[in-house]
Amino acid sequence: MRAICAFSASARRVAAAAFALFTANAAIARTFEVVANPDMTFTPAALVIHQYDRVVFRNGGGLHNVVADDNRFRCSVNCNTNTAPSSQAWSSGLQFTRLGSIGYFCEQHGDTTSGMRGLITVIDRVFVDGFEASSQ
Ligand SMILES: [Cu+2]
Repeated sequence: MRAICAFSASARRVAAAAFALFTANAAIARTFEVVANPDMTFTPAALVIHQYDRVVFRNGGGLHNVVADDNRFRCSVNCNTNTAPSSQAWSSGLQFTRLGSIGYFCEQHGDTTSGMRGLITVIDRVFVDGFEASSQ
């Protein structure tokens, strides 16, 4: 009986710590905007975000979409059913959970190596949480 109680107190502590970490991450996750420009560039062309942040892509003018080099996302009006290059004033976004760099391009004006391209680098937030106030 005593052993069971000790175990469950320990399990409660682990669960509480996991929940605290989860809510801390959720509270500081941010949303960044990348604009597809009329001059066939993305602004910012290179963006560093933290894991679990969101990026919203917005069409600032022209016929564009956004496609990951490894095809993990393809977005324009949305990121699942209406993803072809579009000249609408579209805006669509996604959350980035995988660490590392991911290049992307507009299918109308670029490809996986040249033209209208951008880069998103996702870094681990565990090591920066204490320094949020001074981060970009
Ligand atoms: Cu384009």
